[in-house]
Amino acid sequence: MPQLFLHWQNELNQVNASNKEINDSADRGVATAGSANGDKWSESLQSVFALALQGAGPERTAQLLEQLTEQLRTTPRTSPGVTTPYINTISSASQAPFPGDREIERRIKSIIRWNAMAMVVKANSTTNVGGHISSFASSATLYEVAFNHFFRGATADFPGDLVYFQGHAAPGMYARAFLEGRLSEKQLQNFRQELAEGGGLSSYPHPYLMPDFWQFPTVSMGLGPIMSLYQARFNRYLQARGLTTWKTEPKVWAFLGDGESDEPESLGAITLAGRENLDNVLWVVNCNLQRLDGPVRGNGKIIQELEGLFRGAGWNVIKVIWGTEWDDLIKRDKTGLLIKRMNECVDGDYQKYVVEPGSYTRKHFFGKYPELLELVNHLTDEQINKLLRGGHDARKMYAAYHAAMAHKGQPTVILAKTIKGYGLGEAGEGKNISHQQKKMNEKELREFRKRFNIPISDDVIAETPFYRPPEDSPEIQYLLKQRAKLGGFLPARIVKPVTLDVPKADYFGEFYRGSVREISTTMAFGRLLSILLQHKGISRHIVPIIPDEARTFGLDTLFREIGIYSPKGQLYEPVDLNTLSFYHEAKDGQILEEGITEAGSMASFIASGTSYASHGVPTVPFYIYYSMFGPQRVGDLFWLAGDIRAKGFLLGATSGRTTLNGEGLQHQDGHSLLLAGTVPTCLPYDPAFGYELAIIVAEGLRRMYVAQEDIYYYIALYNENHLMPPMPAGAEEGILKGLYKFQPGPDGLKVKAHLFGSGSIMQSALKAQTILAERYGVSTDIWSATSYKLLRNDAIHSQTYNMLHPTQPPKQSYVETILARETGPFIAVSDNVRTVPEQIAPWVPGGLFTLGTDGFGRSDTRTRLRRFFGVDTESTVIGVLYALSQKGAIDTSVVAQAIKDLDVDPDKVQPQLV
Ligand SMILES: Cc1ncc(C[n+]2csc(CCOP(=O)(O)OP(=O)(O)O)c2C)c(N)n1
Ligand SMILES: [Mg+2]
Repeated sequence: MPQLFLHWQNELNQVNASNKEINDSADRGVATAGSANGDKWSESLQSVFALALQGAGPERTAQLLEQLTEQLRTTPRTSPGVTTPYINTISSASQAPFPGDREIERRIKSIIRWNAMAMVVKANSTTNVGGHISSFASSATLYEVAFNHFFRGATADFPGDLVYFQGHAAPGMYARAFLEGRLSEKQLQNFRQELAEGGGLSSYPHPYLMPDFWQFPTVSMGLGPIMSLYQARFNRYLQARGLTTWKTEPKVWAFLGDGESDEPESLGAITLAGRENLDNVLWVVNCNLQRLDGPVRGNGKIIQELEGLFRGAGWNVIKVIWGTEWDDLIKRDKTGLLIKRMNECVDGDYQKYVVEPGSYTRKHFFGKYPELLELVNHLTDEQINKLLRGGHDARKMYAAYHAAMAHKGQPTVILAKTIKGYGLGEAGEGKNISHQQKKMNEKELREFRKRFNIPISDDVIAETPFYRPPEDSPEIQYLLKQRAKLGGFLPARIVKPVTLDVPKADYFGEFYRGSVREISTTMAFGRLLSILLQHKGISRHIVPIIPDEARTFGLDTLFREIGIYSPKGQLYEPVDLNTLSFYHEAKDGQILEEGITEAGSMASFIASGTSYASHGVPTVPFYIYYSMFGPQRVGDLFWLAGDIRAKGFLLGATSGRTTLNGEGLQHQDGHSLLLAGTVPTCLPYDPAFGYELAIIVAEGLRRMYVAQEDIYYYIALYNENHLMPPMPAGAEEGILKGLYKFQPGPDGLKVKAHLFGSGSIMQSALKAQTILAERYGVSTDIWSATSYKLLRNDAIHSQTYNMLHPTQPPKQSYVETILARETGPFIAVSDNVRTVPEQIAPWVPGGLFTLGTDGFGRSDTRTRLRRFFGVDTESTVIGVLYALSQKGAIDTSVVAQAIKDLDVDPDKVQPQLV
């Protein structure tokens, strides 16, 4: 034992020489805070501290304490700072007793295990659709204890707990719903065969595909965890703003894999939960020590690593490592050697103990110290093999959940140690291939059946039939009774359509009249948001979300007007209190000022955009951010927002490869419209003018919050100022459908062309129109292309119909209809990659010639950048003339002359396109 430690212990013994119990518990390394021993310990240490202060003075005492801590850290049985010994956080003496019927719950769980396995094995006996057995096999107890005792379903005045089920455990949830009578055998049969007759079950939690069942998509690892935190925070926000009338607060549960914790999104926001004291959130990490390829931390201990991280982030950590059978061993181990051994083994060792027989564990785990061998002398190898891990022990899990529920002021994470593929035996228990296992042979099925005592006869076992006990069986009755007590079934997505009193399009009259001064579409949005915030019907439901860019977008006046949400209010006097837009934090603040986290902001967007479903309280998120850090940065969350049926508005501000100029390569975005457009439920728009923006938002509000469509909007906003024109009569339909004629070219000119402009580059198009007419005799109609994707979708609909109904009169798409009346070549110019306008090329008569900003951005002036990419006025004129020359409408010499006239270097450096 280190010398200093001995020195302190001597002093301690002097102070309380008679206290033998203390040393016993010290030797065992068991945390006994709150117990009689703990009190004595604490008293003794305080006396030692007082003595040291008298003798050595405060500085020396601090030094000694530091050294002591250092030495303690190096001794295996004590805590290295933020971690505690590798034992259960809740001692057996202080665990809440299990209130359920263990035997019947075990039977229910076994049947669910069987059906979950059978679903996957069956599907893969005739198809190659895949599926997972091992994840749920390891987490069955974690879920079943929660289902039987904790998860609260939705009732009239309670929205229900919000549970993020681990994606790969989906078969377990289906298997339970089958026992509950919510899913049919046919549906189970069609697991992962959703297009089969009668429909099937989705591979993972997808509300888009099973809108009455799943609430939260989780299978893209890391997204469930981060969303759950922002969900819990959003629940607090709703309450703080008086938007809910809950008597009890729902709990947000998230189940995640230990491997999943590698994802930066998983742990990236845990400090938010700590900082904001989100005791309405409970995470359960299934620490089966394995991920897909192998061990999570073969050379370390994932539970310890996570414990340190979560404690550091202000969480309450409950480790459930050992099952009940270990309690006795730990108690009888007077030397502390057992805990020392538990601490020193790495996860790779623990995995090995699973796949090897009990004799191996006896030899290699206990056998390291003769005293430990003696400790398990009374156990057979079989009994050693059956020493449970905490996550498979319903009593331990119950105690952990019970303690987590009672814990106030901090979020809780339960780190439950389990075995991957538990119960699969030779077929994959604890093996590195376990995750991929989706087939079982007859022998393995028989073993599984025996282990879990499933009443299925030999003659049918090879078919892996599903098993549901009769309705009046004790199992079904028990399970239904427990769920009834807890308010109903889970998961369940119950949407009560609530309509918002949204402003009609005429509410935005000022936008239709145009602007008297030059403004950008970002500024127009600022104005639009502020008048929405004055609208009686919708104001309270608006949720502005900003990741530390309000000043960039000129939205900082909102700080004072509607406040920034902070559960603590404002504990300090802001430095800019005397200014108009001082930094105003308030308990009922309306803005979610997220700081620099686009992932977190998207998670807030999703929580807000789904509160119509999660809580029956529709809210309207307006998430405005630096456009480049949208789908490019957090595209998977964009995708998920579609799957989860989120509603709301995403505003990619500072859009345009050349419109945002000085920021250079990393910031200049010319492709978000394309990326956002890949999400089936996302409507991407690229408005050029304030009135277009107003029409789009007004219609969006109607479609999402009155017509109840599960869609969301992506709107590109620019920061270039120009006059906003008044709205041409009858433009509304075209604005919403994606294309309308904004300004016809002059009459009386022989040559005709059509130019589609959008966003800020519309300004180039308009100037080009004048030059083309005045200098080259070309009358160019200027069209505003607000959404190429929507035009394309409409065209695809018609095309598909025509293809499949070849003898019917063909349908004509909107874009074909409006362009059929026109002659002349069609040219498109925008501040985006050419692929954006090219989306409609197949339906444009004679094709579409495009100009765009393909390639990496540069820092420079807008003028030079637009010349570089070829989207400035001059390049646009040349583009139109060239397109005309290709159609034979003008001679190529006209184009060559224009290149000279307009001083465009034909051999200038081009953006690199490999
Ligand atoms: C973002 C993402 N990357 C990769 C995968 C593929 N994947 C599915 S499960 C898995 C391993 C999961 O391990 P763990 O989180 O420990 O869960 P367990 O099944 O062990 O409970 C991987 C890599 C995924 N689903 N999502
Ligand atoms: Mg795992």
